[in-house]
Amino acid sequence: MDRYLFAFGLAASIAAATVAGYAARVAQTESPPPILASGGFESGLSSPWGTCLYPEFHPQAKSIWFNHGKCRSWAEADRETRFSGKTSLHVVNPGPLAPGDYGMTTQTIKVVPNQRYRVLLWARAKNLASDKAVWVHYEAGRACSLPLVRLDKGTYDWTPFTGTFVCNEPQADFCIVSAGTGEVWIDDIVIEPEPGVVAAKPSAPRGRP
Ligand SMILES: [Ca+2]
Repeated sequence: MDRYLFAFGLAASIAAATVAGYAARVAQTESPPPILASGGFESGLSSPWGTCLYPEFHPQAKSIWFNHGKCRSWAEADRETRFSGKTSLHVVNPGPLAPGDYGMTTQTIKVVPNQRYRVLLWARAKNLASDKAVWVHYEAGRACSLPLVRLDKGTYDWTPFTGTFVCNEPQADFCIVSAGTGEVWIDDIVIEPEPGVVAAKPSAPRGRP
């Protein structure tokens, strides 16, 4: 082969490899794994929902959605009613409920300690009894946060809800809790860092719900 042609071919190969490598790096940097997996429930109410750092707090956790006390709530992946995709999380809590009765699911997430994060989700409700009936919080360091997002009481169509949190641990359990009567659908839960914000204080931990 002509040495000029060989040199040209070699340069073209190097350039192609460089472009491919750059494209791969861009793809990696543009698509980091989500902090919360399966927030749209497109794989159903399945793993990684049900993962838990502190199973000793939840001895009833024999299924992905589980009840404390005498709560009779249940949950399913709903293919009829969803905000996007093909599935949402549908939670039904018939009551009656005493203090300490609630249903929940958990998912272990990795976070950067003291980074402020934002939680975004969409919810739809039917006869939700109070503003304290359904919320999300995190559990870390053997305590749990205040609710990060509370769903409004009443009956309404798909509505966005947001909240923020700071965790001082590298891992936490993100929890969806139903502690009041009513029916809700939840979809498209996203947890993302607030750009450029590193907070000084974590969300105040407290006792068990
Ligand atoms: Ca969905």
